[in-house]
Amino acid sequence: MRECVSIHIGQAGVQTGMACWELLCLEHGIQPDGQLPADRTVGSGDEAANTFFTETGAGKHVPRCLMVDLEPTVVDEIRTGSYRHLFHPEQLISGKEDAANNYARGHYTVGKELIDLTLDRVRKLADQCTGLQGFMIFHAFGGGTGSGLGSLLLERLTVDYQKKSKIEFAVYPSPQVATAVVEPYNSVLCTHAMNEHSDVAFMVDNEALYDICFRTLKLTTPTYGDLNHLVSAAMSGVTCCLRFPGQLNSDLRKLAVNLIPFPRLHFFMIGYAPLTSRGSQQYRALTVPELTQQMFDAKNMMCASDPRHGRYLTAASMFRGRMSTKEVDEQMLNIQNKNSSYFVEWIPNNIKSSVCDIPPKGL
Ligand SMILES: Nc1nc2c(ncn2[C@@H]2O[C@H](COP(=O)(O)OP(=O)(O)OP(=O)(O)O)[C@@H](O)[C@H]2O)c(=O)[nH]1
Ligand SMILES: [Mg+2]
Repeated sequence: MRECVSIHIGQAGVQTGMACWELLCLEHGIQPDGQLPADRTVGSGDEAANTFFTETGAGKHVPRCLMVDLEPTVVDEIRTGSYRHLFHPEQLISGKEDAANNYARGHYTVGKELIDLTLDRVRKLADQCTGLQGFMIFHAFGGGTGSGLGSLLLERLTVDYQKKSKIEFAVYPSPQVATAVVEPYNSVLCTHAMNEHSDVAFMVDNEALYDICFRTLKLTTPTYGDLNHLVSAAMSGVTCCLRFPGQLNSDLRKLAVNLIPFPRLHFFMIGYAPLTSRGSQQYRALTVPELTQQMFDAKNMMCASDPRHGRYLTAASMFRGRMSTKEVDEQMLNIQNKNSSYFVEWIPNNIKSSVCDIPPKGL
């Protein structure tokens, strides 16, 4: 089994993480109390979902994750929410006062008090795995906890688990909108640590997510819930190869090897397709060419930067659902030939593709 342990840090990390676990439960048919009615091998834990869930003898599925925040309100929401029975109480860690948007408080003063407890719990989760694949870390670069405690935790994980890969899902500050004036400072300090200590980072920013919700999905008042739903869809897409069998598999390490030309260049943008509003859903066609065209579209990018102003070093396309791999390969070749000026010429064939048989749920 190739297990993944997820760690959610700070408000943004915990809230996007919660959206992800709700979606994973939906995709695997796990109920809010952890039971999996379709499970025929209760207690043995050998189905695909077990990369992300531990199974108890009674057949309860518990997420392999840890929710950490320096203040209690956000984690309390999970403790009282509809998924409260899913998590082991020891997986939910909260302190008394937050980092007040201050990297130094998260990294040195307040964060220091929780780091040992957190690492202790990580060790417990890691010890339950037979073949730990790596860690997934969810946090915001702009928040004090997300940046300060996040970078501290990554540094400590590098020391404790040298070669295990560390994948981040990061909410990056946007060019125009921000909730705090010091977000740029926090993210510069945090990026410094991330350059060294994370292997792969998937960046999303709230401005781009708002734009997708408003322009494409036609939601008039997007909430954090809507934004987090998009993040969860992207996360589920990236990890589907780990959770389901497929025709063309790729694991996290394969992805990293194919996409990262130099170790420090590991910050990825995510393009997601299909994105359609409720009203026009019945008119859309989900063919490979249509999906390919959409996922390279600047409007479908979860970062507020336009790929047409730069060039792609590498790209990976992950398709979900039953489709012909021949068609996928043809489309990828087509994209590279037609848009050759947008791909650097010193990396030939720089699109990696993979196909997973199980289509996504909850679009
Ligand atoms: N997408 C998304 N972004 C969020 C969410 N909550 C907060 N953010 C963003 O995260 C950044 C702030 O970081 P937070 O996670 O709130 O801060 P924190 O890590 O809890 O740190 P402190 O509260 O300062 O200790 C801002 O850019 C917010 O816009 C969320 O649920 N979803
Ligand atoms: Mg906070």
